[in-house]
Amino acid sequence: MNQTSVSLISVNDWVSQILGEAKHKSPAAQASAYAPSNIALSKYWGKRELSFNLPITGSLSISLAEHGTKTGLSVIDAPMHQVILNGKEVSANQSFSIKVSQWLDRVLPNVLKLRVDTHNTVPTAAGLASSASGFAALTLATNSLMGWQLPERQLSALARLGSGSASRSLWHGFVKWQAGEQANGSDSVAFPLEHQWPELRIGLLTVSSQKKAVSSREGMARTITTSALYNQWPQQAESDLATIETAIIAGDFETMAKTAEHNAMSMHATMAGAWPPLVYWQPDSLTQMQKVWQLREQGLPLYLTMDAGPNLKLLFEAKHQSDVEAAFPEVQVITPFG
Ligand code: 2P0
Repeated sequence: MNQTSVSLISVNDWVSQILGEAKHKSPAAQASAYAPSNIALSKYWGKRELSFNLPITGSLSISLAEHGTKTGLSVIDAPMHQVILNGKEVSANQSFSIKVSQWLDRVLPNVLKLRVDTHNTVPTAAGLASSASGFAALTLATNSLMGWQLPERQLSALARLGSGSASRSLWHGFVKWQAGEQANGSDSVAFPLEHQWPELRIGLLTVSSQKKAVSSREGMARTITTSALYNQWPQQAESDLATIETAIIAGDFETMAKTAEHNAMSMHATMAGAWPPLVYWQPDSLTQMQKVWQLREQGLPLYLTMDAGPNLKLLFEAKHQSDVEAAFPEVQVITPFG
């Protein structure tokens, strides 16, 4: 599998094209926006192009309602952007600050500097996709501050430049990010699915809130370049996505959740086959996984998914919530359509 960082058009040229005159509009004094975090049921793991952050496959997620990011923006008279995360200033040389500033410098006139006040209601970098809600909230807040009034598909593409999974975090509910084919990513955008599933529950089992040692970006690159197991991944990912979408429309919990768990385990297998091996699990992750599988053998329709981190996300329906809470007293239950 090859990744390429060559594109026919530069990201900055593409941003200028879609913003047009709007790039130079006068900003409001301040604006804010909220975006939910999301968990992929069919995962995004691997980029076909680096500068536009384009995925090899499509993916499908469920947003986490009130678990996400609220971002406030205000114009400041300063030489650099100022980034605040959960009430604390992040120094300009830290990767979070660098990524946020790079994104802002792409979309704003050069002289315009902002104070970015970000509050996460999910643990940062613990595999709960705070970069997804973070860049989605930043995109929505900037759209509001600058009065761009861009169509949602363009907002999704702009959010993707910050972090791939952010393209899916602009909406609540089920969201599908299509891989697209264009070199400039104009068709690699997400959109919400109409179908709702009020009985669906997500259980967060936090094994660790520590920042992970290997970022998703680095992990994907290592997997693609060194794991022979990755060769089968794109085909499985596209097939799983189609199965999950059909199961959502049919309200078929077993097929949806079983395919999501199989998809996650297969993604982790591609990582384990990388060199050096990439294993985001911790001993307690495995203990919790085995508990889920035991409960399932005993008849409880309970499934799991995991991202690039040690934490588990449980999938179940409302009628089994008390059984799940009894088995996992520490579980945090989310009602995505609450
Ligand atoms: C997902 N993950 O679909 C997958 C599953 C992690 C495992 O999207 O490099 O933080 O910023 O585009 O979006 C995490 O990847 O990576 C992710 P970048 P991102 O949710």
